[in-house]
Amino acid sequence: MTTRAGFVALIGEPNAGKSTLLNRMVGAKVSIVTHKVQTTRARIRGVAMEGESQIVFVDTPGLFQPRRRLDRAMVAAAWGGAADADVVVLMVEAHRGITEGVERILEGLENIGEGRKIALAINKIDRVQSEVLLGLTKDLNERYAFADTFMISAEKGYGVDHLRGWLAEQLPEGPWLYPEDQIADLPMRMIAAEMTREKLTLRLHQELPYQLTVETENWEERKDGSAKIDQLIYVMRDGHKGIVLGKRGETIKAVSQAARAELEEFLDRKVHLFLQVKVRPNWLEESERYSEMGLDFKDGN
Ligand SMILES: Nc1nc2c(ncn2[C@@H]2O[C@H](COP(=O)(O)OP(=O)(O)OP(=O)(O)O)[C@@H](O)[C@H]2O)c(=O)[nH]1
Ligand SMILES: [Mg+2]
Repeated sequence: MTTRAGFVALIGEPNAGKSTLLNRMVGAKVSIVTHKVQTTRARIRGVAMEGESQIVFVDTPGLFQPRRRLDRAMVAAAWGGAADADVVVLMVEAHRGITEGVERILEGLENIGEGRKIALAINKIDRVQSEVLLGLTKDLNERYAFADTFMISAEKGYGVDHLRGWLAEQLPEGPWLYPEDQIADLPMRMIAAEMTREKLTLRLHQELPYQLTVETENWEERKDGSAKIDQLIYVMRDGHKGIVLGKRGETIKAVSQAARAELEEFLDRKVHLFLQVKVRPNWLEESERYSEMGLDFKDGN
């Protein structure tokens, strides 16, 4: 029996559907998903088995023109994930086509193309007519010599099995990198913080989701089998704290309930979740916040 194993990085513009695809490939929600851009902040690994191949998918933050230190660290993490992978899948949204952002990514591919295969996945094909896809496939392949092109819907699952089968064949022969039943390697405290950040991102408007971070402060295993989890939400201003709490604490209560329900499902046991909001004007410039997110502070320089 020949086993194969390796890393497949999913890259693309923010909102392309990378995290949705990772979750579908793994068969569990490992990476958070929202309809807003810049949801994922660090590399998130998810493990999928395909026959005798173990595919370690690496979800990455979206690639965009960074402005802040956090943005730069995110973009560096994404390109770093691509450069470390055996295979890279560039995801492009079918209905948006070749945007300026996609063009910049295509230029960037020249730097990482050596030593790895790069495939194209046109995602969200459920949103367009099939004629569009042929033209887009042709245009994109004229701009970069992709190893292969796949048309998928990460959300509906179209074309995903075919892509996974192809990826499994591209990986180098070798022993598996994770136990066969492992699906993620992010520490549970980070997954829990991400779940809360997802619920905050879904509820809060405009810039606020981009100006906060969530950390798990304490995790206590209780004798009755439940877990008591304390999390801190860092915001930048007093006004932001008020918005996160909401009128009579309604917003934070709804966030807490939604995050707790998801955590209970993920852990398959009872969870007591306690959220606290802390004003920290400078958290975007604190290296500890970056290591808690799984990012390299120096990348933001
Ligand atoms: N219609 C449709 N929507 C999709 C598809 N795949 C993902 N989406 C939606 O696109 C939005 C963004 O999905 P994500 O998986 O968070 O995108 P991402 O590339 O991880 O985004 P960032 O983390 O911000 O870089 C969500 O609302 C998804 O439900 C698809 O195949 N079809
Ligand atoms: Mg994402």
